[in-house]
Amino acid sequence: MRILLLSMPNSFEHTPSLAIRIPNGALASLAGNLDPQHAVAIADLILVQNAVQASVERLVRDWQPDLIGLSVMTFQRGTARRIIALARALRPGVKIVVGGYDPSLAPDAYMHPALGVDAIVCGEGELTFRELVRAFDEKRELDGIAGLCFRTPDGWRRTPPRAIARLDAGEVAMPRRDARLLTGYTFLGRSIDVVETSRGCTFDCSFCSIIEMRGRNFHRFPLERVLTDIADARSRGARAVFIVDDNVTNRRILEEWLRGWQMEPTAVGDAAAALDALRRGAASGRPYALALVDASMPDAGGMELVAMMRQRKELIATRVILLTSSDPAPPGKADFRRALTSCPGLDPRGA
Ligand code: B12
Ligand code: SF4
Repeated sequence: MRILLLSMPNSFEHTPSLAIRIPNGALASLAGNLDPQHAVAIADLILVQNAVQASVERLVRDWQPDLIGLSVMTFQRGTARRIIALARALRPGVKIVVGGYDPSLAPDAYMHPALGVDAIVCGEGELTFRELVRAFDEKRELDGIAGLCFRTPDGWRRTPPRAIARLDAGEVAMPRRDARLLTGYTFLGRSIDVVETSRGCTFDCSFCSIIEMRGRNFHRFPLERVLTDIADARSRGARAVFIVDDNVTNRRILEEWLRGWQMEPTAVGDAAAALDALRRGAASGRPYALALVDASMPDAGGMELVAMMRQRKELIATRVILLTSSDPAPPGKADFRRALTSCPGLDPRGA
């Protein structure tokens, strides 16, 4: 099959396309996970924001796709609808598949018969899309493909959700950046690309779509793969990399700062593990002088952890600094160092 993958041209006012034109990571990943006999092309319409209609017309005319896939965020829904209508008018027999955050979280918005969508991929897309393309190609039924909504003459059907991909087991193959037809990705004038290090998050911020999209979990890509991916991005001209990592970055940054200040940090992922580490420290005669507590941890909140600590005699002396990355003005390195210096017994040298 000939496949054309499109991302939407809209940008928000604080990510103006003049300053930020980052490639859509999903499309290269989907392309890299298709069976090799399919011809796939990617067009990020953010690169042709001032000539969307003419560009879609040209892409459809030149590429002659059998299937067009659109990646859509919630605020791009209206544009997606207009592009679907245009694609249908240009090539009436083409299959239209939508995926990404908006179709996954609000599939009903894509089910009106007049819209002409054939299938909606919900959640992580690589494996579902690969199976869908196979089934279209071999004219097979779609019922057995998990993670899908699809149109039938009798209405829409939904299959069971697909399990989250096992990134460490290599279930998701490398992205295919070579499938991109358009060029000019830049961030403040520097050539940029996207590299994924992990997927998912164990927190639950109310404004964020990650948990709704894939549940509360966290999976890492193998380090070797990340390094190969960065090298691939670099070999194609990227001089800046946008790292997609929803979770552990804050913890790693803190660990790095603290080690740089000759401290001995122990990092844990949730309140239960923290309490355990604190108690073991106290029991071994080396109590922790300071606990840096994230205000919104996956199991209990930071305040709950502090309350639990305060109920234990052996942990009373441990100082606590509560941190949050959702604060409108999070503490910078200097504020953080000041807070540390105010803790008796601590000596943040070299900061
Ligand atoms: C990188 C990124 C950016 C970059 C680049 C975005 C781009 N080029 O598209 C920048 C910094 C520019 C950005 C900006 C914004 N972003 Co942003 N961004 C991300 C981020 C961190 C990673 C996206 C990514 O590459 N993921 C890796 C790929 C492989 O995964 P994926 O996108 O989920 O795609 C998978 C599935 O969704 C599906 N899929 C996706 N598309 C398609 C298409 C088809 C056909 C199929 C079959 C499947 C499919 O399959 C993919 C593979 O599994 C996500 C959070 C996240 N972790 O995903 C937020 C995220 C996508 N961004 C979000 C938002 C809100 C924005 C902004 C609107 C923020 C703002 N207020 O300005 C702007 C708007 C962007 C714009 N065009 O102006 C939200 C979207 C929420 C929603 N409901 O739509 C997210 C989910 C953040 C969040 N935590 O809520 N963003
Ligand atoms: S920590 Fe980040 S990725 Fe995780 S739920 Fe909050 S905003 Fe979303």
